[in-house]
Amino acid sequence: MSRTDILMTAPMMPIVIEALDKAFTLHRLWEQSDQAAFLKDVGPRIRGIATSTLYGRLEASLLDRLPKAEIISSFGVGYDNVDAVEAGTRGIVVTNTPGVLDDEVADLAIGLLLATLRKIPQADRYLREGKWLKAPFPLSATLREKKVGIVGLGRIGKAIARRLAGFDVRIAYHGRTQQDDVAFTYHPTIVGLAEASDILIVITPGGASTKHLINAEALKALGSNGVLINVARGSVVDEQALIEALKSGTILSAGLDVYDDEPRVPQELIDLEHVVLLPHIASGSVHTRNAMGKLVADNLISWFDGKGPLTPVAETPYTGRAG
Ligand code: A2R
Repeated sequence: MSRTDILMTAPMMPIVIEALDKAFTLHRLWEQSDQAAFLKDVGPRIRGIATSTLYGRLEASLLDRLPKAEIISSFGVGYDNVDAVEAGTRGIVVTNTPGVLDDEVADLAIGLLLATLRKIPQADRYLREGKWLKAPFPLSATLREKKVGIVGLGRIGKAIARRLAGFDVRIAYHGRTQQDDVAFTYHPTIVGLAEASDILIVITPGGASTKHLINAEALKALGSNGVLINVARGSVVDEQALIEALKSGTILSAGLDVYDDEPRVPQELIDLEHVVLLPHIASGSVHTRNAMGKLVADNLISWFDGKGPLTPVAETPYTGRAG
């Protein structure tokens, strides 16, 4: 029996490549000098796709070249890099990597929050620049007695809330729906949550439904002592409105792991000394990225074993057909 043909759109970690090479005939799109010719030749045989944000957005134009595609296995819990609705209309199941990164992202969110409030990177720079020899580092803001609003109390949001419980802060949240089994105060509007919070931690999915959820009005409501932490997607925050709010003192500070046009970060943000900027590292430990990679491979293996996808996304629920 011939082996199943799988297309990988962009390079992935060795753990994924090795697992897929073992189980399937793996085709590497990024290595092709003439991708159009390659897709014309191999595209009609491809039944599964492994993709990530490194490829960019996977849209109808690529799927047109892959008429036998059955499954798209995407690296990461956020899958705004795949047009899942379009895939669904073609009968293609989309999978992501939820669950295995919750604790890692939550750890980083707390680290970024403390780094932003207590100016940890700035203090490190201060020491290295020899400034401590002349004067002590200026006093900072604090997490003491703060009200924290979690925007998106899902798997990762709840992992953040569990950690915050140890910091003795008040927690509230916003989402489209109130959760019955949650004791935290629910705010049906983002402005309502921002008004009631000193700190907003954003951890929703990206995509159209959350685009610019954090806008100028929400930032104004957060207020001049307010701090914004974004570990979700750059698109959830109106980046230009945020820059204005940081420059004008509409809010105090921000800790960001994600941006509109990664890996390009606006110079205006880089120039702001009181902001902490990370290069999208929230899930970026060897341990967790390997777990995510394994799930990318396992979704494809399970599907072509006839056992269905392990973690299909909401837009393409499993209906009993597989491999
Ligand atoms: O809206 P709800 O009640 O379904 O709550 C979800 C919330 N959410 C939203 N909140 C406000 N406006 C929206 N348009 C909206 N859409 C979704 O975000 C839910 O509480 C949360 C997402 O939770 P999970 O689906 O469990 O996602 P997980 O694994 O926590 O990851 C969140 C995101 C990823 O999509 C990546 O963008 C990032 O974290 O790494």
